[in-house]
Amino acid sequence: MIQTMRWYGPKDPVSLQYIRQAGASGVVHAMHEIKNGKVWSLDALKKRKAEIEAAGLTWKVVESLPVTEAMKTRTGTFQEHIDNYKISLINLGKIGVEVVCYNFMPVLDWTRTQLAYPLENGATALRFDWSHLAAFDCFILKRKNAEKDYSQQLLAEAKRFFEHSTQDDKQQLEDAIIAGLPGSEEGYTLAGLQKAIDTYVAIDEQKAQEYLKLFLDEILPTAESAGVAMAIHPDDPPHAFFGLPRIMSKASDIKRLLSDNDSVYNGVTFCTGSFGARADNDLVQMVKDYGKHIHFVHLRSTKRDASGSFYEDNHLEGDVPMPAVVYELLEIEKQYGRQLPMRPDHGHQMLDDLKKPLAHPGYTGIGRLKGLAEIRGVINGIEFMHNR
Ligand code: DNO
Ligand code: MN
Repeated sequence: MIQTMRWYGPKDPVSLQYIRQAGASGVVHAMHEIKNGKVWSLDALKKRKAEIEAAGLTWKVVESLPVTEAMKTRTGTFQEHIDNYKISLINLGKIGVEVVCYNFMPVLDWTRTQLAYPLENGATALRFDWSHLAAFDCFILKRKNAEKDYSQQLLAEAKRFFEHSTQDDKQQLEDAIIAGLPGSEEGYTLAGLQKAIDTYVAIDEQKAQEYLKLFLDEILPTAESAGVAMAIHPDDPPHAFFGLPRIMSKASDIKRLLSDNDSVYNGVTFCTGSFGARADNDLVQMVKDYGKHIHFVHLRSTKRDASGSFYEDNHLEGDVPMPAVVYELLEIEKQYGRQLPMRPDHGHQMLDDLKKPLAHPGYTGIGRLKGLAEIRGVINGIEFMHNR
């Protein structure tokens, strides 16, 4: 596997040099400074690539080339955004990028209810709790008819949580939920979030699936000629909420994606933390079934409780059977004679990073370094056993 780390650009406190020190050979990166929906010019891309290569790293994967809300809802300036997307794909092909990761999650990208969940060892992790989400939805956002989306038990828990929350707790919850925007639009206020949710009133799951297919119908021929594979990131978490359609949460969603648009350039970012947050996703079987269409891998583990709430565990602990998944990915590499780019997806805030502001939740230097090192150990162990 090609071992990479995500780099947020020149302002990222985890510099290219740090990423090299962590042992990665490449970065995955996006032009975060360019507004969503605009073209990534060849000039800007060449400069960025030179900067990455000067640090001794490669850039083969883009995460993400954002699909704008207009594109997801097929409203407003969506056609212009699609045309720009194609130009960006062509430019990315020219600088040697091979994979574009994107998502089709409505309104919010990843969603958590806590950005600094304290672990017993003093490190912190990202966490998603259904009762906190329900509390936000029903009592902070006050979305119309939100209550009917939750069980009585969950509502009671949400109420209890809310009543025991200080103003600070409530603000932290709001900040955590609204933080999930890096690949999405620019930022939300509560009113803005409600307005964005409202744009989906007429878009149910089926419509959203149709829109994803229409997007790929338009994009894939360009992606193919540019030599850039499209890799959709699963819903994170892999469940619907806020009354929004979520269409990339489980194995059958991958199946539908691939049958709707038949091309090897149509594929997935296999995010074990996202898919793995559902007990009914058999990760090993998914790699076996769809390996040919896995173009990029996020390795991370989650620990679920009975309600489906979860926190991000150590990379080799929690519910994701990491060695088994890595083993199967290595089999896929052998079978298709290729190397899969992977990255440790998130890490804990730990050691000296606890003293620093959390610039990008989940993307601390030390936590990811630990995750990468552990996973590298797994890869080396499996390869050793193979070659023995
Ligand atoms: C979270 C990430 C996602 C991912 C996008 C891809 O940490 O895995 O934000 O980058 O969903 O479009
Ligand atoms: Mn991921």
